[in-house]
Amino acid sequence: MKLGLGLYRHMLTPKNLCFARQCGATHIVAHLVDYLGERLPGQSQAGWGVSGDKPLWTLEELLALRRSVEAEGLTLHALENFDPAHWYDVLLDGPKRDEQIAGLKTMVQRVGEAGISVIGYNFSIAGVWGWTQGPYARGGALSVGFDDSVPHTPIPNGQVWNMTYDPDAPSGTVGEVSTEQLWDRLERFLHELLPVAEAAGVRLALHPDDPPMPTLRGTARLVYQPQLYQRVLDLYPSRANALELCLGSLQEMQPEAVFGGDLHRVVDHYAAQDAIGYVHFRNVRGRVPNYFEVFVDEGDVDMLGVLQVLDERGFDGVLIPDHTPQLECGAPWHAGMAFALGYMRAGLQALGRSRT
Ligand SMILES: [Mn+2]
Repeated sequence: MKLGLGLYRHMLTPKNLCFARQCGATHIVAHLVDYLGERLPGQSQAGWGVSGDKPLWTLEELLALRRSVEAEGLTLHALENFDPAHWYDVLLDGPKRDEQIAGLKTMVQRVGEAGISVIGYNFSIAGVWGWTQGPYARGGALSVGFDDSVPHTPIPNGQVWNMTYDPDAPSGTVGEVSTEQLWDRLERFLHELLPVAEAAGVRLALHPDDPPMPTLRGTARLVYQPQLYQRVLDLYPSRANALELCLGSLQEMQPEAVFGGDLHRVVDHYAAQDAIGYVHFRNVRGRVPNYFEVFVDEGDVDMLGVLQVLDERGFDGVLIPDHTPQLECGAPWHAGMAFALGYMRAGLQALGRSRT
């Protein structure tokens, strides 16, 4: 297994790449979406930023990114998330859908040409929403939680995935989106994109819903229980149809009949199918409708056991820390990541030793 680090767009600098290498990572997962960079005046922290018209990712910028990662002795494994600007009408089934599908196909081809193996994505209307921030992790470390007592305000027009793609949209709301509608949209997306991804040598890896509620803000969610990942895979069996296996989100789900809330069984089931594009390695306490993200070594999941399950199934892909609590110091994000990476590296080394 390989250790990686996810870096947000504004963090894709030589210094942060060097930090990743120093922590023992060999792979990078890069976010190209600027989630918080641009905000509308008065826009609250509850919503993310603006994602207006954006040109498609160019081959030149992808190659430049890959070169900058390789210059620090690392491998660029994946890009995480499409920009809402590039596919809001694919999610909403709006008038620009076909045009945006064509754009996504072009970008998938370019990602393949640039030699990048995976694109992680969230097929979600409401996106990440309803988080609260507080001293939820050990020692009062700042972290996020979810509490379903928050009122589910409808999604305003011009917004998807918690970002604004059209600040001038007419007033009103997106309205309700049913489970059937959303699965139909995903199925059409997969049938159009996966043949292109296969030809380009790229895997499209779906993140489960965060938070994993059956509906959020009046819109259905796709993978809010672990067995629903199988439905995604069965829609289009192909190595290109893969999972961005988020251990935190999967653990937050309510126990169901198939896996009974046992995350090790979930990981085993999907690792056995070689369906994992990469892993989000994160621990959590509690489940929906009420949970908290915590340090990797203190939550409900035996994370070393997860490594063992992955190893037994011969998983040789990339693990990255997901969000982590922030440590009380001058560099809270970096310290949190270094702590998680150190834990993961120790786990992998111990696993190697137990094998010999
Ligand atoms: Mn995740």
